[in-house]
Amino acid sequence: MPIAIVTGASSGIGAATARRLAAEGFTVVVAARRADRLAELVTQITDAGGSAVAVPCDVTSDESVAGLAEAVADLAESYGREAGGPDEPVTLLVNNAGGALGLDPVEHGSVDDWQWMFEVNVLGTLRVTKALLPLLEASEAGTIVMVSSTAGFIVYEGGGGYSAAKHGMTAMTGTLRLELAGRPVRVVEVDPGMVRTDEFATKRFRGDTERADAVYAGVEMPLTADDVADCIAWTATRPQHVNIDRIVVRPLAQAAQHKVAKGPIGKQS
Ligand code: 8X3
Repeated sequence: MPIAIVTGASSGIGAATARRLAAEGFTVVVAARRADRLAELVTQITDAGGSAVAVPCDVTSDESVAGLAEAVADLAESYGREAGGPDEPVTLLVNNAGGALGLDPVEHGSVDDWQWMFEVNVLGTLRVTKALLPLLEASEAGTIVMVSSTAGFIVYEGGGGYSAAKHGMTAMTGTLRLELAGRPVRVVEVDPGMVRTDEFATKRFRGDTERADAVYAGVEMPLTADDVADCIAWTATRPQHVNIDRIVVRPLAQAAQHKVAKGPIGKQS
């Protein structure tokens, strides 16, 4: 079974993507800082008949990311040996670890918050991509999916730090696709708009659930983590010569960043 790695897999889009990729037949390496959450996810996936392995990893640490790459290489080797053949191919990396902190205007922007956002969204993605690229390339059929955001190409008041970080991630994605031209690794960007997950807004507002809930108030149906996982899985399961450069996905209610309809809209499943 081909091996996929999902970062930020302990919750939200990452966990949903790991479940979905396991259902698609990947052995999924789930990586995140919280080992207890990863263990629960692995149990869920294996109970559902899938295959997953937890590798606790902090994408802000060179050492931790090197450990992730080593664990993935060992796994590929031992699965291959068990099957009496060559190493299992490592074909997919989903760079999902990221997040937002704060909604301060630039004039009051917290350097610490901005630093954290750059560390996780941009430099974390760089670290993991560098560390796993040799294995992806060795598979001769690799795919890197960058989970960026609509904030990767628009700006909005209070979103300066997050948008700057996601613009950085988007710039890295486009650059990488150019640099890898002629080599067997696709580079895909998935840009979700309004997604309601357990943690994104709550973390942004440092546990203030009322403020987090207000983001989605009156919006009939924001995207779910499963909706985004569906997009990610679709890009990764196209024939290998098909490179989906970018998917922008928003809920029906969100025509643009500042244009969010409130109240019911027709029949929604
Ligand atoms: C999340 C989208 O609107 O909070 O990536 O920036 S937004």
